Amino acid sequence: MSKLKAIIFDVDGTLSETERDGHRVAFNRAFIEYGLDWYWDEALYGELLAVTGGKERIRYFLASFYKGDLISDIDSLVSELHANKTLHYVALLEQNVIGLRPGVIRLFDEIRASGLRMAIATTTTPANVTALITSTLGAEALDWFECIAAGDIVPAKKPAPDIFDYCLEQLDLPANECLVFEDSANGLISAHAANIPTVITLNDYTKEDDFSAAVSVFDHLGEPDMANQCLAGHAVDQAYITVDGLHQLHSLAT
Ligand code: XBP
Ligand code: MG
Repeated sequence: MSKLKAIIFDVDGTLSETERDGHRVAFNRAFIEYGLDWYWDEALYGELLAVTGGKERIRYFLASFYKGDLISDIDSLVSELHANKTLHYVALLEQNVIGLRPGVIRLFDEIRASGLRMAIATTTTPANVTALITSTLGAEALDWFECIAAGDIVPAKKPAPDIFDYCLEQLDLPANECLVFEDSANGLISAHAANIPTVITLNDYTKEDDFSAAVSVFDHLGEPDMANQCLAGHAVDQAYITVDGLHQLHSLAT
């Protein structure tokens, strides 16, 4: 059995429920600013979340849902729209529109006190991670993560394993000494392909996803006054995830 050394966190959907009221709103504001009559409602956005990466998601929308006039320079449109969307998303986070999910701050504090290491592996744009951590925890919290692997730093986004492989390389740790927290099937496929045991905290957009490869599936991390629920896989002794729980889940998985 290997020893747990580091916890790697996904961002969107895991640390914070950023998709419906954050990214989706930012995309729609960018479309308006660009004079486009596109509108991604909650249901359509849920379908578009099948593709990770904002630029890739716009391309997926154009290829599979868009019925309008022919677009001449798609590459420029996608990169300009996405850059604009990122400005809107960062502005939303700076207005503290979105907070962290239950248990995230508490578990960060417990992990840091325990000496376990922390990292982030996300598909989102690096500026978005900086804005979320800074707006919720303060800029100094960025140093809590030995590696913040984000967005285009790797050639292939989730569900490819690239971002987790990159994170392991930066941590200089083998996969079996880490534990991943994710929220989606794409994230689970990615971490699993990198051979890292993965725990899911699902959300409304991902609750129907296939999590059969996960060590465990919870509704959220829980708090002492807000018990979580183990929906599949291994449960832990307490009604919320603590560092002891992390060691329990890791030892069951390796
Ligand atoms: C979620 C994603 C991201 C965001 C949008 O990333 O797939 O693409 O939806 O952010 P994760 P960008 O769950 O891996 O944190 O527009 O910056 O890509
Ligand atoms: Mg996610």
